[in-house]
Amino acid sequence: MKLSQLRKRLSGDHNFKGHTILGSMCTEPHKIAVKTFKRFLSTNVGDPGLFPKLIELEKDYIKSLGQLLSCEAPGGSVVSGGSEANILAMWTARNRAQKHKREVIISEFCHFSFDKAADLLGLTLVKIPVGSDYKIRTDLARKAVGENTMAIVGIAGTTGLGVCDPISELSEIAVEHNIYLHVDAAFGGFVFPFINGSSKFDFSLPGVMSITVDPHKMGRAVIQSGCIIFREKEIEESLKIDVSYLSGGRAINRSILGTRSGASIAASWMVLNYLGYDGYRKNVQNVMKLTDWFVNEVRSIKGLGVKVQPECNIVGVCTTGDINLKDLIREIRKCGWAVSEWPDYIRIAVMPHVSKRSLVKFLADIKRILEFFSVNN
Ligand code: 0PR
Repeated sequence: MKLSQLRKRLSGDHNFKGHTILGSMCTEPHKIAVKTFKRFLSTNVGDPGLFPKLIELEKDYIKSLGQLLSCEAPGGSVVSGGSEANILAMWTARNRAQKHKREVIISEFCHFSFDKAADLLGLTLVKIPVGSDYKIRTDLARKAVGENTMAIVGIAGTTGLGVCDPISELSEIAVEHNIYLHVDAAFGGFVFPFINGSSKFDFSLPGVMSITVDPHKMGRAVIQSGCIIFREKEIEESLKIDVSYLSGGRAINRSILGTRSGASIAASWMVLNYLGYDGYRKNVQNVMKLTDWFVNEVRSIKGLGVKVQPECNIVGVCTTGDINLKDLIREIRKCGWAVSEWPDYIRIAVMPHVSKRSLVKFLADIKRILEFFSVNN
């Protein structure tokens, strides 16, 4: 079997260079990430005795992200993605809580990784409705706090619409009742710090104990790269498993995985150091400029609207009047576009691989479809 044959076999799949992927929270990794990843692909930080320098690099990376999120001496690890990071956060919170406390207060729009965490860890998610802004209703969150509350979760960049829950209010509730507060910034962690005036979600809020941030989303790193950051190293102590038999002697493991990619760490570190905060800010400015343009265009099309004014580069495009969303999505997909379908909107993620040219073409296709609908109705 030749590589070319494999390529041919997989050629029907979408790819980020093909400009058809409009609904994905991942993107083409930065070139420097790809190069670095390839160079270190056989490294496994699950055996730290073999790769002590990579372990140092991981600490260095976590420290840099901690600083971006207003924390000078964070704990944490580079993990496989946002799901693993969220599960680790819930695992930590559970280990720190008294045995009867098993409830997690969280938005009804949380990512499904929390349902997994609840199932794995024997937790109950107390899902709180959102308001008209699609953010958790903090009045209801406050009322839900009780004897059994183990943790509160806030989302900085929801999966569907990219909005940021009122984390500062959640932090007040958490402090008042001495409850663990985790922030899922899997998407927003590499976006909001670079948008002036965006809501606070980081460790500057006293209740925040841990934050999920994914380099493999807006961090321009390689899949699989996620991060769990803890306010203090002490918080993650309960995750620690002492592995005595490995090559360097006593190794500490604090993740779900055993064998763990050192290449993800090296590549994520490299992009951060190559781009710097200024590079990320530029990236975010570019996608936000395109997002604003796209939103205006969508609003100008009869039959279309946006679900909510975007806070980051995620847009919920909805239909108005008698246009059936499902019919529209079916036709859009027939044109070759890969969009993400939600019950009452289409999620467009204006990621770095999305060009204005492809959005222009996408909108032209939509207009054509809408005209076809109106003629045939
Ligand atoms: N938290 C939030 C807020 C998320 O949006 C996601 C994933 C996660 C946690 C979990 O992250 P991992 O997928 O890294 O474990 N959000 C995307 C979503 O569900 C994941 C994704 C990315 C899906 C690219 C499709 C895709 O093409 O939409």
